[in-house]
Amino acid sequence: MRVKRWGGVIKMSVMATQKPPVPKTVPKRDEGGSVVLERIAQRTKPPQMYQVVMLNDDYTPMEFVVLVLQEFFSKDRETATQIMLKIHLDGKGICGVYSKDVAATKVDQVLDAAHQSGHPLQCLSEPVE
Ligand code: TYC
Repeated sequence: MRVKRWGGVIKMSVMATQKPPVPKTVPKRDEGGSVVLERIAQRTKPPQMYQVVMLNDDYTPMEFVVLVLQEFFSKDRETATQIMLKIHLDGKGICGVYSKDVAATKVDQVLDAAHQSGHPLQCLSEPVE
């Protein structure tokens, strides 16, 4: 029996997750009078960003808030202490600005850590103006 060897080339294709945007055009006449499609420059808006805001309360220990800011918001100890004191004095403060999903994850992490430690610490995310 003859075994035929296949000498073809294996083509790998990678599936794109999004189609490339179709350029917007308007019909115009060129110098020769022919109708041509002129491309209109398109601008993509930057994504809406979200700030994580932490709220003051009378029970969560200052040290716990400082540790949370270091752990989940990558602040050094001095910056974390300043943010914590600002929240303590003003009632609230911004811990960081992130994409929507990342901000929501940070809020979950803080609320989980606070809940596990038995502290009433609250925080939320809101769109940046
Ligand atoms: N006010 C709290 C206290 O005096 C400290 C605190 C700071 C709590 C910031 C929450 O988001 C907070 N122990």
